[in-house]
Parts: sequence; C-alpha cells; structure tokens
Amino acid sequence: MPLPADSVRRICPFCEACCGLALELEENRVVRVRGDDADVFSAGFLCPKAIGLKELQHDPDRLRAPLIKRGGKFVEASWDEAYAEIARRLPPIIAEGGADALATVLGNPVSHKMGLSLYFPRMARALGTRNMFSASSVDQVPKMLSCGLMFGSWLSVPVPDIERCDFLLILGANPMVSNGSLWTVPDFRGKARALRERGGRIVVLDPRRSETAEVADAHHFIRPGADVFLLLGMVHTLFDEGLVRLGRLGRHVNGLEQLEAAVRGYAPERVAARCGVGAGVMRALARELAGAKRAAVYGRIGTCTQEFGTLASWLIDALNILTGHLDEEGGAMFPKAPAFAANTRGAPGTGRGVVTGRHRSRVSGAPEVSGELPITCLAEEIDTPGPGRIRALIAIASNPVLSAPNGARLAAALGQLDFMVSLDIYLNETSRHADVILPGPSPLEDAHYDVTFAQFSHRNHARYSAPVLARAPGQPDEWESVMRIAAIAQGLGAQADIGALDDAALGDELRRTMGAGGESVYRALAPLRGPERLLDLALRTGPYGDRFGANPGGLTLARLKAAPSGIDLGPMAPRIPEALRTPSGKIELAPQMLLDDLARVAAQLALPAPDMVIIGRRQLRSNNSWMHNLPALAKGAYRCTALVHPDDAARLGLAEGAMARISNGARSIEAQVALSDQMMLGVVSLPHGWGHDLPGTRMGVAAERPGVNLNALLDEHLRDPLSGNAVLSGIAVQMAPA
Ligand SMILES: Nc1nc2c(c(=O)[nH]1)N[C@H]1C(S)=C(S)[C@@H](COP(=O)(O)OP(=O)(O)OC[C@H]3O[C@@H](n4cnc5c(=O)[nH]c(N)nc54)[C@H](O)[C@@H]3O)O[C@H]1N2
Ligand SMILES: Nc1nc2c(c(=O)[nH]1)N[C@H]1C(S)=C(S)[C@@H](COP(=O)(O)OP(=O)(O)OC[C@H]3O[C@@H](n4cnc5c(=O)[nH]c(N)nc54)[C@H](O)[C@@H]3O)O[C@H]1N2
Ligand code: SF4
Ligand SMILES: [Mo]
Repeated sequence: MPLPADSVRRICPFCEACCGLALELEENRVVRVRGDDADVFSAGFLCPKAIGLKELQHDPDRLRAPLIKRGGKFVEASWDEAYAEIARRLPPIIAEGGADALATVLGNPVSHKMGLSLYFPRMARALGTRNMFSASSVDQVPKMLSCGLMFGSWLSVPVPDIERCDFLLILGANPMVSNGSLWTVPDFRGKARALRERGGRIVVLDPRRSETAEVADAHHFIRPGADVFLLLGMVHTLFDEGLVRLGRLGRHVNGLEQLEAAVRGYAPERVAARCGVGAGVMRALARELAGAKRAAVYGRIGTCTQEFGTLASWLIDALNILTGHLDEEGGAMFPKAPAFAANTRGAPGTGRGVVTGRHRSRVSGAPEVSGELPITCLAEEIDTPGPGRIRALIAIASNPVLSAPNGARLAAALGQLDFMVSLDIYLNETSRHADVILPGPSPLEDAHYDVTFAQFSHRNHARYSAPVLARAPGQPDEWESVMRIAAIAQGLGAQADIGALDDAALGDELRRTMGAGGESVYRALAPLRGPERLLDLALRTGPYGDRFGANPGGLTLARLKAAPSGIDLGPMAPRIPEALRTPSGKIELAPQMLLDDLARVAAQLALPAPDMVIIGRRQLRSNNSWMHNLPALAKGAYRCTALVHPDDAARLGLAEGAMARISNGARSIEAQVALSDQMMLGVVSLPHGWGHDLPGTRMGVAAERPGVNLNALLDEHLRDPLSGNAVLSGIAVQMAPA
C-alpha cells in the first residue's frame, strides 16, 4: 500500500538499526507507524518496537513536567522551580567536596539522542569530575578498548559488509532479535537470507540456539565466557596450518610474530573441553574462514560481557586480519561516517591512539577507560565513607538499579546521596531516588541525527529527522537542560543565558581550531543553534562536506533536510591505512596489554564447568528496562522466563511453568521456568531489564507484570580487569524448585 502523501519521515531512535519510518499524524497524535520504503538505508524495514513511538508519545505515565521531591513525595513543578532547586542544592556540595563529589551516569538512550550525545561532553568538561559512569561498562567497552588499541580510536569498530559477504561467523550476538549492535544493519533477516541465497553461509556460536542460529546454516553451543579459548584455538590453527594471509594489509600490521608466539599453547585440542566446542569444529571453522573469498567474523555483547571480554573482542578482529578479510569488500570494514567520527578527523593514518588508567577509581582502583569508570564501581563510590566520596549524582537516561549488577546495593547507595537529578522520561526504579527529575521532550518532539550509529553502519549514508510533533509550552530541549545544570554547577546560577553560553563555547572552539577562518565559519552557521549547528558544522567539515564552499555540492544540514528519506553515500570502501589513528600508523595486532592478559587465560584453561551458569536474553518487544510500560509491547505471553534444557530440568527437579529459585551466594531470585532444547546443558537464560515491582515508581503497565531482575543476582565485583566491563555472562548459579 503506498504511503499517504502527507506521512512524515522519521528515524526510529529505539535501537541501533536506525530504521527510517513514515508516520501518519492527525493533529498532534500519531495514528500509524510504517516503514519508509523510500528510506535510502532501511528501505521500509521496521520491527514491532516501532509502534513504541506512538505508544510512548501517548503514554500517560511518561513525564511531561519536572518533578521535585518534597518531604519524600514527588510534586510537579515548573521548569524554573526545578532549576532553582538544583541551583540551591548542588553548588554547596561541589564547594565542599570538590568536583569529584558530583558524579554522572549515562544510559543507553543518550547515544540515540542527538542533543544528549553532543552536549554531554560539554557538561563533562564543565563539571570536571572524574566520577563518570555509563551503560558502556555493562556493554561494549571491551570492544572499544580492543579496537582503540588496534586501530587507534575508540569507535573504530569494523562491521561486516553483509551485502557482499559469503561467510559470516557470529559469536555472542543475536541480531535477529537485537537488530544488530555496533553494527547498524536494519533487516538483518532479509540480508542474511540474501547472503545464503547467493550461496554464502552463516555460522553461529552461542550457548543458546538463538533466533539468529535458527536462520543460520550451522550453530554450535559454546560454554558461556569461554569464547577466548575458542578464538585462541582458531588463531592457533591459522598459524599451525599455514593459513595466515595478510594480503594488502601486510605492510600495515605490527605484531604478527608476537601474536603467533602468544597463541602457541592453545591448540584446538587443548582448549576444546574448556570452551565446549570440538577441536575438529574449531579447525574447520578456521579453514572455512581462511578459504572464503569474502568473509567476516562478528561478535557482540555475549563476547563483551564476560571475564575475557577485551581478549575475545581483540581475537575476533585478529581472525579478520589474519585471514585477509579486514578492510576488504565483503569482509569486516570500517564505515566512513559523514560527521563526528574520530577516524575521519585530524591527520589521516596516524594519531595519538588510546590510553587507559589516567586515573583510577577511589575504592577499587579500577582504571579509567575512555574517560569513564566502571558502572559496577558506582555503588561503592557512594556508600564507602572517606575523602572523595560521591555525594551527588546526575543520571541521564539511565536506569542502573535494573541494568547494573547488584541493583539492590546501588539503590541503597542512591538513597544515601545528598542530592540526585535524573534526566528521564519516567519515574522508574532509578529516577525514584532523584530529588529532581527533568523529563526530555518525547522523541517525536525532538530532532534526530544518529551521531553514534553512522559510525557503525553497514552502508554509508546521512539522514536527519526534524521534530514531528509540537511540544508542551516551556518544554526545553535536553541539551538545554544539560547546559543549564553545567552552568549551575559552575556557579552561573539557574538563570544563565544558555544560548549565549553555547554561542561563546562554539566561537571559542572555532577560533582555537580554525584561527581567523573561525569567524567566517561561525557566521556561515547562523541562524542555526544548539545541536543542529554542531551537526551542520560536522557535516560540512566532514568527509563528504561542502567545506563551506570549497567542495560545492557537498553535504550540509540544509541538503539533508531537503532529503527526508536520506542521502546514500555508497557501500563501505577500504580505509586502511587512512582510518588508523595509532601512534605507529599501523594496525597493532598484538598490543602488550592484551598479551599480558593472556596469563589469566592460561590460569583458567583447566577450570571445570560449573553445574549451572546463567546468561541473558534479549527479546524483540523489550528494550533493556524501559519499554515495558507500552501496552502493545508488554502484552502477550509472559516473557521473563528462565529457559533451561529439559535434561537439566529433570536433573534439578524443575518443571515447565513452575517457579525456580536461582541463587548466587547469598543473593537469590525466583523465576518462572520454561523448558527449551535451545539451551546448552548447564546453562540457564533469563532476560535482563525486568523487576518492575520496586516501590515508588510510576509505570502502571510495567508494574502489572513486573518480572524479575536478573541483575539482582549478579555480582558488582566481577569485571574484565582491562576494560572494567561487568561480567554478566557465565556466572555460576544454583537452581532448585522454589
Ligand atoms: N544482566 C544484563 N544486564 C544488562 C545487559 C545484559 O545483557 N544483561 N545489557 C546491558 C546493556 S547492553 C545496556 S545498553 C544497559 C542499558 O542500561 P540503561 O541505559 O541504564 O537502561 P535502559 O533500560 O536503556 O534505561 C534507559 C533509561 O532512559 C530513560 N529514557 C528513555 N528514553 C529517554 C529519553 O529520550 N530521554 C531521557 N532523558 N531518558 C530516556 C528510560 O526511562 C530509562 O530510565 O543495560 C545493561 N544491562
Ligand atoms: N529487541 C531488543 N533489541 C535490542 C535491545 C533490547 O533490549 N531488545 N537492546 C539493545 C542493546 S542496548 C544492545 S547492546 C544490543 C545487543 O545486541 P546483541 O549483542 O545482538 O544482543 P543479544 O540479543 O543479547 O545477543 C547476545 C547473544 O549472546 C549469547 N551469549 C551469552 N553469553 C555468551 C557467551 O559467553 N559467548 C557467546 N558466544 N554467546 C553468548 C546470548 O545467548 C545471545 O544470543 O541490542 C540492542 N537491541
Ligand atoms: S529495528 Fe530498531 S530502529 Fe528499527 S524499528 Fe525496530 S526498534 Fe526501531
Ligand atoms: Mo547496550
């Protein structure tokens, strides 16, 4: 059915697939959400979560005005009152405890919101606190670190060129459900089908026969947390059988001999029992990868949220490099984003690379990575007395009480703060601890550009969405709230002129980076302001930009606005060495930090499999913790179930539909059992983001079927020591009938 002429184009901000949608509106209401067939990138694809745009817009529980806690109860307040409350309470805490007394914690939606992504860095500079935390350390920091060390910038993550690939090896990712992560690839299903129809193969390694495994040619169970052993076995095989082919990259790679030496002790036959994958399978996979003309290895959250997350993330790309598939068409390639990418800025081919540990957390001494400390350190930094203790917190689109291990401790710690602000659209498990909650406009009331995800897109493109619906009078942009809090923290008061501060900051930046030319660029960007101005600047000075006239016909924000279904910028093209930002100007195949960490692997080689271990599970109609309040997504069969293999269930006395007690030391939860032969023996799978039965929240639909919180079971002390990422996968648990 053709789209009505007056439907409005809009990028979906809910997940990394970034689908282009077409909305039918009536007055200020959404009546229908469809895929935009004309979208240059997603070509009409959408998933069931897209309906969430409509439901979220009209959700009565979504906050539309600030809340201030008075005498333990939230009351609605005007924006002026809310900012005044922050101005009254925050500066004294900073005056007394110093910059580090105030912490920030960012959640996943920050990376989906242009204003928050572009203005949080400014807030961070203004606050000067070292206590910065985010969902990244329950997610992708290991991949950022391995890529930073190998390629020189944190977000230089190679992604499979799926439309030209013939062999795709997937570990610890379920793009059929997640719709892809660190890999922006709408309609994975369609692309996977096309790959197989042209004679290609997909192989999945996962402790559960996932939805992605179901559409693959082969699936192998792997012991949770043991990917590093399998990957070492495969790298070993490449050297052992003379299959290493660096090809064109040969002269751009450092460390080949060191890598060969490092994997010497990891023949497939030695690691097979540890990872649960047979030596024959491992060798066959290595040979198939080496022999395939166009192939890519892709790993995601299952390979990050584990004890050896950084090592596994590294070895995945080592496989791509050693088999000649990195930076080749149909292999694992580097997107070239039109704006904001570190690997398109500065001198091409070399840079400062990345370092970690410029400072350490106060209590556990965890090293800073990419400017952040592990989110699993947040609770102890609040509840451990002593100088340097965190006394105030700004949480931005973040729900760590559900999304981080040992939420109960974190909730208790949040209760001990002197002051907390949440920028959030719900009164939920985390924001209930705030003293002031500042709601952002709904996504449809906000402009959109994918600041982050263009850097992971399987095909280069640029798209922009203007706000679709009118917002309530007085509702500020999220970037304005962020800037206002920063101004308050700097002592400029609640009434500071945010526009003037923003103008001054940009003017300074332009003069610093462009000298005299900065003035004319500043004038050329008028009359834009805020994020749109930063976007126009980044597009115009980016790799496809008009360079303010030097490249006529190049990208500008005005050109994007004139193309509501986007501008295609072509398939990924080889970018080595230009994309590198390592000090050596080479790919570092064997960074010393990673070689050193192999000692931990050696020490664990003989570890026996625990009786039961737990892993997570994403679901199509969930989005981490926060879409359970939308009726169209929340309805249907109960989903927060613990999947166990029938043989395990029989052994442990568990029955379909009955409740099981799952314990980890002193902590335990009760979850409903579902029997499934998708599960590897000895592994139980439970989704995360549930547990909406905590008091003091305002999410009526979610509370009807709260589910249980997987993270209530997990341990905040377990981290990958290099990246600081939490270990969420492969934790030993006990299971018994409840
Ligand atoms: N055990 C286990 N734990 C996990 C994971 C796992 O696989 N297993 N996955 C981890 C991963 S990958 C991630 S990314 C984290 C996510 O961790 P979080 O980011 O903490 O969790 P979300 O559920 O995404 O919560 C987002 C918050 O943002 C709010 N919000 C939504 N939209 C907006 C908006 O437009 N503006 C503002 N200001 N607020 C908004 C929501 O109300 C919610 O409070 O969870 C992690 N936790
Ligand atoms: N519908 C939906 N989409 C989402 C989200 C959501 O909550 N719902 N969340 C979004 C976010 S924030 C992110 S980060 C992405 C994540 O995107 P993905 O990485 O694709 O996430 P998952 O679907 O959790 O897939 C992880 C897979 O790893 C497997 N696994 C667990 N442990 C191990 C292990 O040790 N080794 C191996 N090899 N596999 C393991 C799990 O069984 C699971 O199949 O999804 C995003 N998209
Ligand atoms: S796949 Fe992701 S971006 Fe696409 S419609 Fe679904 S939630 Fe939105
Ligand atoms: Mo995530």
